[in-house]
Amino acid sequence: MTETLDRLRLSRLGDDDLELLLQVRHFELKLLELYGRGELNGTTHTCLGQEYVPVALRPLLGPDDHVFSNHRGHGHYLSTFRDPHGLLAEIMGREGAVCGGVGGSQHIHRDRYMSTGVQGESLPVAAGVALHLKRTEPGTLACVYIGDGTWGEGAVYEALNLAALWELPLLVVVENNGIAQSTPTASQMAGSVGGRAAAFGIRHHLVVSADVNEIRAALAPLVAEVRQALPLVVEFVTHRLGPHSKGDDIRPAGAVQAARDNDWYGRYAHDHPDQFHRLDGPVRAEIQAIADEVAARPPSRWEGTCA
Ligand SMILES: Cc1ncc(C[n+]2csc(CCOP(=O)(O)OP(=O)(O)O)c2C)c(N)n1
Ligand SMILES: [Mg+2]
Repeated sequence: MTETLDRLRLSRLGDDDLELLLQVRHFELKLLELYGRGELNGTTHTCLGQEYVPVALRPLLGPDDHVFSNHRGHGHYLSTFRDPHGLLAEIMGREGAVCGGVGGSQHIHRDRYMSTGVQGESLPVAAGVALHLKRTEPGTLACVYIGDGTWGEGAVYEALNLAALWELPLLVVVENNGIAQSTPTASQMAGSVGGRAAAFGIRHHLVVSADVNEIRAALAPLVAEVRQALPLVVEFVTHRLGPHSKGDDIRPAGAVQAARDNDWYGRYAHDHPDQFHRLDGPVRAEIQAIADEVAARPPSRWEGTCA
């Protein structure tokens, strides 16, 4: 992939959108801090740097749509439900956990939202759900988030084949951060995501912006067409700000610095300082308060159901 994130001035967001962006950012930073102090078990993958992707999509998806997330899914969940308490309780194994504490960071099921840590698992399932929706609830869609590295899974192509053949209301959101764990995409992917979508006759839209307003405006008519059973691959050129998981970043310092330089957080603070500084501190404090409150809860209990 030769495209890079554009560096144009970010347009001003409504407070609600900026608050959500900041909520995801501070949630993820808090998780890394808690792991660093040995207060969490299992693993986690933060979406640091990629927060704007689900925030941009948020109003384009409705409660009747299905969302399939992946291992890097906290932003997807928070953008869908605005529920940092339930997610943190899930990750910490505390009362109020959205899946009773058995799903953890990667395996969440709530209403029409489901995430999995198994790469490539969700796309065929989402295609099946999209077929069901086409038959029973026309106008709704299945949205699935996958990374660039996940295009190495054969199941992705079986699903794309059926999505095109059966004209499924399937929205595939690719968060192309240019790396899969420690493998740069350029060293493992022949061709491109767009070329692969084209091989199945599926429309492909490339997003090189981190401007939530701009992304939304461009995607709104395309997503409306997905609801009419025209599958779509939307590829975001983005970057992973943090490690793959926790403390396992072996990228050259220059690559990490480039991601920092392009990060929406610093760019937005520069472009809209008054609004940014009015909201950033309070949202950070709110996440701190949530972390303290959830940590003090008793352990979660599995009752055999998710929220
Ligand atoms: C089937 C399967 N193989 C391997 C893994 C281990 N694994 C977890 S995340 C990951 C990299 C995924 O890269 P990408 O799709 O680009 O997503 P990113 O982590 O960059 O968001 C791998 C190989 C897995 N979870 N599932
Ligand atoms: Mg990746």
